[in-house]
Amino acid sequence: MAKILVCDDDKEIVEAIEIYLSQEGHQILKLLDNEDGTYTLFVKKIKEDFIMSKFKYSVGPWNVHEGADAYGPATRETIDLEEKIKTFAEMGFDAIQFHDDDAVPNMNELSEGEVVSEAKALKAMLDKYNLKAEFVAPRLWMDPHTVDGGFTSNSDEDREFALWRAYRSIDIANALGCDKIVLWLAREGTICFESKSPVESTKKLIDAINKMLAYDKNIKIMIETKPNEPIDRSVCPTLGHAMAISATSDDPSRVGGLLESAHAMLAGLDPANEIGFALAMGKLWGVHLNDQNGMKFDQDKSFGVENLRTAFNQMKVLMENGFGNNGEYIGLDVKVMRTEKQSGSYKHLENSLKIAKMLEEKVNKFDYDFQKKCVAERDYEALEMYVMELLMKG
Ligand code: 3MF
Ligand code: MG
Repeated sequence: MAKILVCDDDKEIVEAIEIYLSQEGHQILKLLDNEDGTYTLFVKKIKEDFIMSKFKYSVGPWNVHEGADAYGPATRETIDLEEKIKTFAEMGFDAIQFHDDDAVPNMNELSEGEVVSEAKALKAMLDKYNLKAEFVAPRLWMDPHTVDGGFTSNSDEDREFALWRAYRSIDIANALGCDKIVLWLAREGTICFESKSPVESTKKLIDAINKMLAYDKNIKIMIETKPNEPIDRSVCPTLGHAMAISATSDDPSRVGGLLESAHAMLAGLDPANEIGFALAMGKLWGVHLNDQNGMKFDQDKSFGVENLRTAFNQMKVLMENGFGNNGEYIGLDVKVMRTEKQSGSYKHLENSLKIAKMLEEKVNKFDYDFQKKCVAERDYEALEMYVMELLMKG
């Protein structure tokens, strides 16, 4: 514990010092008014590299994985779900994102009641580690029933299966105490254009969303957009498309979007702009921050490691527009490099959290007066250089 004497009787200055100290990783234990124009602050340093965040952060169990890719096998051992969850809690995460079958493995073999009781057991595990569930996402891309897609499959039976998984995901979300479903529409689109009508696919998707809205009057649906991979042409590639689907649905107030940085880049868009667009509609309810080197396969790199300025701007737009004020989480969707050893299984998460928080600090330092001056003078070269210096100087 440290004792700091503040020789100023202006309460606002004392409060500013308190905020500064807590941002620097100190916990304020007590503030004593010495009644002689000075204050004594009792503080405790929590962690050497601790950075206070404005946000609550979330992560999915798939973010710690074995390293298999399309061309090679696993390079690390599987880590059990409870072990992952315990580690996420220790790392400071506030919530966990789930696929339906992360939450209830082998759910296809279970009755509806059994699915709910398994989910309740998971809720007890989350409570033990003081974690919330952020959302449940039906995994409609692994099963033999989803080879041709889920909601937009050409097979009636497979579309029925997709809805069954969507309804079970809602049941699981309710058991976990969360009200959000994520639809990452992995195979909703085509690998052969002529195999499906884009008009019919769009209508089928809206129809499935309407059925989910009708199944549960409280549930909210976040569409996680992605332009391609594993399919070639997605039926819902960007947040603009997601907003249009929302507007066409039976309850636009319950259909919003989740933006993943890499997915926007794969569409050739700036994720900060996509974030801004959905925020303007009041419909950005989740993010998957990560990074990507150009328009190739989805890389899920640690946040900010490739495109630092864009990462800064994602943080900036989120912070300027009250993201998080209605309980939204900053979700990470990152993968550690395949080359990493077992002991490095969580390194990308540590790094992404640290980078996100350092960028929060940069946004806090952003000089809005200087920005206004540059805008008034239409001197955007000066503004751009200011941003570069802000990011590159210590
Ligand atoms: C795919 C993704 C997925 C989704 C997840 C939740 C592996 O590109 O980003 O993460 O985010 O399935 O919907
Ligand atoms: Mg994602």
